Amino acid sequence: MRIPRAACINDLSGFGRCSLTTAISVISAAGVQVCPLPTAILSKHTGFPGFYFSDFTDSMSPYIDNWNDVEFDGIYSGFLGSSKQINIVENFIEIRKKGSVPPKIIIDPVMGDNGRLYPTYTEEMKDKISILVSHADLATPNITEACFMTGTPYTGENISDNKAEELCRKIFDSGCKNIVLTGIVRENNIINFSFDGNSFFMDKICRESRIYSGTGDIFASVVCGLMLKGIGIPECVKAAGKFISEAIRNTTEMNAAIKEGVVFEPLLYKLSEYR
Ligand code: PXL
Repeated sequence: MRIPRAACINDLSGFGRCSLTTAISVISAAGVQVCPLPTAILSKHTGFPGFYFSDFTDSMSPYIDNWNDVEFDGIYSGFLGSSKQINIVENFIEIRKKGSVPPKIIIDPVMGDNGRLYPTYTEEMKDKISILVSHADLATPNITEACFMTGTPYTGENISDNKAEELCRKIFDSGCKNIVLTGIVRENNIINFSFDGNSFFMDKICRESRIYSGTGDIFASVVCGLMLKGIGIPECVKAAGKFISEAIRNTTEMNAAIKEGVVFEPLLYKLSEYR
């Protein structure tokens, strides 16, 4: 007997509460073993000026090769630091999908926000990420990322249901089995919109007044952890929305500086309720 195990491919940012620091704590709290594969090491995430960035691309293949005797129930990929490493991740996924019990593939196509690419992402990387997403059992783009992946002009965060459906269908048609489009803004609410090829599910959470970076990583990590525990995607999405809302409210009440990111640590115990 063992608990589910996930290979988590993401950067390690030393400050700012995102990527691997978030994935390791959130997914572990959900009762899933995390095996991290760093893509890059940063002193702080890219929202901070002057961040130190060390690319891990050349180490990734030997690192993965040494995992040949390790089985994974899931592979979750987030921030990727170079175009070459997207190929490495794609290759890793393709090989593992041929195994006797193929892992669930969860791709968070981390690329940008508010209509803009993050500074380390290039046009070439953007195209390759779309190919990576086509292998996924679940992808969790925000609106910016969904627009970039589908070649759709970005018109803001308050898109209509029809537009959300159109974005999801385009990503689904590329081969991705489930899409959760995150962060649609509707007045005082945020809608996370899921599509499985047949039906839509919309989860509404209260929109908080302050905006923090790293929320996409918390969202994808909660969904990944619970999905690997066997919980259905709509339920995972509801749980992730609830966790983020409560964590943001907690952060605001603590009056923590925005640069701290979402202070989620005091609430991690809540994820064990889903075990
Ligand atoms: O939260 C997404 C993310 C992940 N990793 C790095 C980032 C960001 C967003 O800014 O900079 C390094």
